[in-house]
Amino acid sequence: MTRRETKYRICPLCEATCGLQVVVDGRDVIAVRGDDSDVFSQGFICPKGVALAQLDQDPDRLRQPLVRRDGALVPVSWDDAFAAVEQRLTPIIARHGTDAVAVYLGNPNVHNLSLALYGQAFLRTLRTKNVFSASTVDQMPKQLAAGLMFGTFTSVAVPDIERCDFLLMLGANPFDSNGSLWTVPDFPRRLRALQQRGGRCVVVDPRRSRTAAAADQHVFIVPGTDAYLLMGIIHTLFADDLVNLDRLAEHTNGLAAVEAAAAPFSAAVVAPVCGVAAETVRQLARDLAHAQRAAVYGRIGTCTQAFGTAASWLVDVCNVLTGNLDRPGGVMFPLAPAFALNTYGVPGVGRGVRTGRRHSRVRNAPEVAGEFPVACLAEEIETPGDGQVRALITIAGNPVLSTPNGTRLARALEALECMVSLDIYLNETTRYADVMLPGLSPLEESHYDVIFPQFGYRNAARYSPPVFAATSDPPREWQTLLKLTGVVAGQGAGADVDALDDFVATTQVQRAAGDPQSPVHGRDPNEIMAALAPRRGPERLLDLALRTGPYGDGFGARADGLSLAQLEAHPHGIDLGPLQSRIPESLRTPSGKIELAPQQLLEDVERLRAGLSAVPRNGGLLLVGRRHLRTNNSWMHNLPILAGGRPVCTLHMHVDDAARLGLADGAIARVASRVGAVEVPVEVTDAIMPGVVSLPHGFGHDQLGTRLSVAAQRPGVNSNVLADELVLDPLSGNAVLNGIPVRVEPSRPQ
Ligand SMILES: Nc1nc2c(c(=O)[nH]1)N[C@H]1C(S)=C(S)[C@@H](COP(=O)(O)OP(=O)(O)OC[C@H]3O[C@@H](n4cnc5c(=O)[nH]c(N)nc54)[C@H](O)[C@@H]3O)O[C@H]1N2
Ligand SMILES: Nc1nc2c(c(=O)[nH]1)N[C@H]1C(S)=C(S)[C@@H](COP(=O)(O)OP(=O)(O)OC[C@H]3O[C@@H](n4cnc5c(=O)[nH]c(N)nc54)[C@H](O)[C@@H]3O)O[C@H]1N2
Ligand code: SF4
Ligand SMILES: [Mo]
Repeated sequence: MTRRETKYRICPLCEATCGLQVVVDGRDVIAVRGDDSDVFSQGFICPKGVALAQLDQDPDRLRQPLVRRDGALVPVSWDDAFAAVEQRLTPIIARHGTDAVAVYLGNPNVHNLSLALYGQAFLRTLRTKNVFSASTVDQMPKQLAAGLMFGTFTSVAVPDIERCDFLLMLGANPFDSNGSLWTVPDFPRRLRALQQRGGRCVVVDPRRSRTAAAADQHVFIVPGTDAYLLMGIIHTLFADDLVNLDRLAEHTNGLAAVEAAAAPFSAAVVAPVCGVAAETVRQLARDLAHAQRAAVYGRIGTCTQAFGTAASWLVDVCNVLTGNLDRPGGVMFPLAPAFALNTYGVPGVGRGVRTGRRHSRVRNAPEVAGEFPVACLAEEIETPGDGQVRALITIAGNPVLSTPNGTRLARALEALECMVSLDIYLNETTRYADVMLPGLSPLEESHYDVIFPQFGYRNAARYSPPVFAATSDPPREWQTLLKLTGVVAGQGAGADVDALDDFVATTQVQRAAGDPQSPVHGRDPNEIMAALAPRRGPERLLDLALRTGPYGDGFGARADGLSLAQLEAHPHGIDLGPLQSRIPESLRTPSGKIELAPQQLLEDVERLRAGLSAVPRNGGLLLVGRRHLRTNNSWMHNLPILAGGRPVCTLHMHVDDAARLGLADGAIARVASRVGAVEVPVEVTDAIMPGVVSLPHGFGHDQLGTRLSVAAQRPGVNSNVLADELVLDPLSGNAVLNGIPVRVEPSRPQ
C-alpha cells in the first residue's frame, strides 16, 4: 500500500523562495518539483531545490549532538550536550563578562524561521557587543545606504521588473544566483518578458556572466570602480539637464549637495578609471533618463568592494534623479505582510539609523546595525587584554571559508577556550567546536520568510508547515536557542524552554498593545495571548506579526485580514498584488524625506576623489568571485546531485593574460595576495576582462576532522585565503572580496 502524499514547501535555500511540491512516501522523499500553483514562483525550481531530497537523506548531515572529550568529538544525548554548554560557557561569562562570548550568525539565519525569530531573543539576553555575521561579507553596504537614505536598514527598493522598460544591473548574476536583495524567482523568464515588450537590460560586470550574455548590452568594468561609473552617470544627468525627480521632488533633501559631489566626476574623468568608454557612460545616463520606466539595481559585486556603501548609495541616487524611485516600473518598496521595520511606528517619519554607537576593541571599527565587521573577529580572539573574545557561538555559518583570511581565522578558532556551533554539518569551521548542536532537515521545520517578502518583486504571503512531523527528540532549533538563552541567563541547562517561550511571546504582545500605531493598541495582552493559543514557538510569533501587520486581521479589527490560519488554508500562498507606491509613508528618516546626500556619504566622496589619482596597476591582476547554479556558498557541495559535472573551482583568466603568463587551459596556477596563496587549475576564456581573474568562494573541503565525504572528493580551494582582512569599506565595515590585487604564475612543483 502506498502512502504517497504531496506536500507544499517553500525552498529555504536561496532568496528566490520558490514554492515546491514535495512528493513523499512515509518518511521518504520521492520527488521535489516546482509548484505550478505557487502564487509567487509559478513552478520555478533550480537544481538546488531538487537537491533538498538528498540534503534530507545525507548520511553526513548531523543528527545527534557532539561534545569534545579528550580532543575528540563524541556523540552524546541532548541533555549532556546542554550540560556541556553550561559547564564550559558559564565560567567564562562569570570570569570575563558576556563580551568574552562572541556570536557569528551565518547566512541560513535569514532562511530559517526558528533561527530568524529566536536568534534575536538569544542575543538580547546574552548582551555581548561582539556580534558578527555574514552581513559584513555581503550586503551591509546596501543596508547602510538604504538606512541613511530611507530610514531603516531593510528599506531596500527593488526593480518592478514586470513593468520596467530599462534595467541597468551592476555586479549581479541572477541567472546563477537566482537574485539577492531582490526576491525574484525565475529571473530569466521575467527578463525575456521585459525584452519581448521592447525593454532593454544592460549588465555591468567584469565577467560576461550568463546574465550578461542574455542582456541586450554588457559593459566590462574594472572591479571596484562602480561608484565612479555611477558618479559619471550622475554628472552627465546634471550636465545634460536630464534630472527630473517628478513627484519625488517634494519628498527629497540634498539635491544640490549631490550635484556638487558629482561635479569632479565627468564621464571623461571616470572612463579610464572604470575601463568604460566615456561615450558609454553618457549613453547609460541618457538611456536611464529617456526610458519611460527604468530601474538601476546593484548587488554583491557592488557591495563587497572598498566603495561598497558609496556604490549602493549612488545606485539609488540614479533612481531618484530620473524619477524612477517608488514608481511602477522603476524601483519600489514592497509592503511585506509581517516583520518589516518600515511598517512599524509612525508612517513617514522615524529615528533613521545611526552607526558607531560603539567600536571594536582592537581595530576601533564602528558598529553598524549592531554588529562589528567579521573581518575583525580573528584579531578580537587573538589579542589579549580586557574584553578579549574567549568563546564563540556560531549559528549556521562557516566563516573559515566565507570570510577574509580564513587561514588566520582558523588559527584563532583553535585558540578559543570554548566554541559552540549550531549547524547541520561538521565542516571547516564547526570542526573546531567543543559542542555541536545539530539543526533539523529543512523538511522537518516549518517555513515563513521573515526577510525576503521585504524585497519581493510582488507582494505575497506564504507559509509552509513541516513536510515531516518532527519527533520530540531532537529539539527544533528555536528550542535549542531558548535553551542557550536560559544558560546565558543563568538558569542552567535545566532552563524551562516553554516558560522562556511564553516570556518571549508575552513581551512582543505587550509591545504591540503599547504601540499607538498597532491595531491592538490598548487591548489587554492576556486577551491577545489567549487568541494566539494554542500556538507556541515561531508559529505564535508569526501569527502575532501577521495579524498586527499591514494586511492583518488586527484580532478582529479587520474582518477579512490576514492571519496564520488563512495562510495554512492556502498552501500555494496568497497573492497581495503588484508593488504599490509607498513614499512618503514608507520613509522612516527623522526629516520624513529621502536623504539624497547623507553626511557620511558626502564625506566619503573625498576618498573617491583621492582614488582618481591612485597609481595604475602596472600589469597586476584583480581577483573577483563568481557563483555557479549548483553551489550554495560553502555548504551544499556534499550532495552528489550538485557535486557532479564539470569542476567549477577553477581560475577564470582571459586568453591574453594566460598567453602572457604562459598558462594553458587546465594548467595549475599559483595565485598569491598579501595574505595567502592557493594553487588552482586555470580555465582560459574570453568571458572575462583582461587584467581580471575569477575564483568562486566556498570551496577548500580538504581539512581534517570534517565530515563531508562527498565534498572532500573534489575539495577545490578556499578563495578567502586570498582576501585581506585588513581592507574594508570603512563606512559599513564590509569586507573587500572583489577586486583583490593578486599575482598569478605557473605553479612550480617542488
Ligand atoms: N570571496 C567571497 N566570499 C564570500 C562571498 C563572495 O561572494 N566571495 N559571499 C559572501 C556571502 S554573500 C555570504 S551570505 C557568506 C556566507 O557565509 P556563511 O553563512 O558563513 O557561510 P555558508 O556557506 O552560507 O554557511 C552556512 C552554514 O549553515 C549551515 N546550515 C545550513 N542550514 C542550516 C540550518 O537550517 N540550521 C543550522 N543550524 N545550520 C544550517 C551549513 O551547514 C553551513 O555550515 O559568504 C560570503 N563570502
Ligand atoms: N547558485 C548560487 N546561488 C546563490 C548563492 C550561491 O553561492 N550559489 N549565494 C546566495 C547569496 S548568499 C547571495 S548574497 C547571492 C548573491 O547574488 P549576486 O549578487 O547575483 O551574486 P553573484 O552571482 O556572485 O554575482 C556577482 C557578480 O558581480 C561581478 N563582480 C565582481 N566584482 C565586481 C565589481 O567590482 N563590479 C561589478 N559591477 N561587478 C562585479 C561578478 O563577476 C559576478 O558576476 O546569491 C545567492 N544565491
Ligand atoms: S532558485 Fe533558490 S529558492 Fe528556488 S529552488 Fe533554487 S535554491 Fe530553492
Ligand atoms: Mo549572501
